[in-house]
Amino acid sequence: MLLIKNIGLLATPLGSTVRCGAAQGEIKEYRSAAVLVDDEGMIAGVYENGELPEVECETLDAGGRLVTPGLVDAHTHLVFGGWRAHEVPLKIAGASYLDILNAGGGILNTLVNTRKATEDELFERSLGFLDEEFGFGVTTVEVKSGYGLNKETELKQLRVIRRLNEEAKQDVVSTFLGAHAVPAEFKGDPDGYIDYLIREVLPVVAEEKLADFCDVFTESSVFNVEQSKKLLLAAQKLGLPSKIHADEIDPLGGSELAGEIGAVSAEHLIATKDSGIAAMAKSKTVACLLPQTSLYLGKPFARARDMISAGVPVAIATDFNPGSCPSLNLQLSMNLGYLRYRMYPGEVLTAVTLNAACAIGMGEKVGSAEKGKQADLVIWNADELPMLLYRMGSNQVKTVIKKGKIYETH
Ligand code: IZC
Ligand code: ZN
Repeated sequence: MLLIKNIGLLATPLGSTVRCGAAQGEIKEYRSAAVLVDDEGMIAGVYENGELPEVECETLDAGGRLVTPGLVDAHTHLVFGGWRAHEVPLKIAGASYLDILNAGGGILNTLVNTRKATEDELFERSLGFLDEEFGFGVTTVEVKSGYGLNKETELKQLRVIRRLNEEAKQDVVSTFLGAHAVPAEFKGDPDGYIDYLIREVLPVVAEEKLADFCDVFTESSVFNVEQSKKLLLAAQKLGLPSKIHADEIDPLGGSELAGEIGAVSAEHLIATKDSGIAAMAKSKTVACLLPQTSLYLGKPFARARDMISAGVPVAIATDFNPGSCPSLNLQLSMNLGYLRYRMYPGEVLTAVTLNAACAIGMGEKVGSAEKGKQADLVIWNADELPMLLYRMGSNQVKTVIKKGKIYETH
């Protein structure tokens, strides 16, 4: 048993399902709180107003600080070879993200380096990224494949992700993103590539239980709505729920498709139209917003306020990848959610805890500080939520606790 005591403020959303509309911002605040953790690393009780359980056990003094659930990063492309630092001067000179991809760079550049790397090299490097992210208070992470774009390398990436789940400090959820771009082998034939994925790759991914979700990049000069739908429905038949990279650059209809096929989440949503917001509200698809990518690409910020008003559950993630967001700092996404999405502190907290957990099928286990959930908690060098969101650029983590295990970080 472990008793975390002297918590000035424990702030958490409640429940195991998405919170949307006004409920997104309604969080529970326990003052002068304590959390009791059992020997399995699960929360056994939450106490407030100075009350303490009568147990003899190890204690951790939170020093009157703010405590929240561990952060959940619901969108990363964390397993890749190489970097893409050379793209930034091209962008400064005026090239767009899609210009670079269409010229054979971007994702296709990362593909070359990911195919080249061995499974062990990818694993070691990714484990390092997860360690760095843990230091920012992130205790659960979703990781996508999508830099192999052939059977061999997609499966290699997915095996690395499964190994990360076993060996990293975090819980790691796996998403198959074989439809991330059209590889040179299928240049000009996206339909042929989608058929190849459905025929040759998806059945193995499902059979070997290498992924929890199937995702697709629905975008101009990548995959259209029809191709995306075909792949996602084939994956659903094999038991893989859907995610969609939708409306990142052009509003092709990805968010509308997310609503139509009941996708668990739709990602980016920078250019989403009213029809996409309405469709997602109806299906309760989580809008997984990636504000650091807007910053990095010089694009507008997603319409988070309109989404919340319409009843769409909103999550916020990093999008860590070598092209459009080389950042593992989810706290910076929280700052941008506050300042640029104009989300209130409670809404932001829900977006990086419970709603993010629900976006990756982890809402029953993590995402809130409640009896029966995993004891995944962060003690912050802040005393109130608005302070946490107001400070920017510094890592405000004091201590990270994962399944009841204490990791002193700062
Ligand atoms: O490597 O460019 N948007 N996929 C879709 C990405 C960004 C990651 C990348
Ligand atoms: Zn992405």
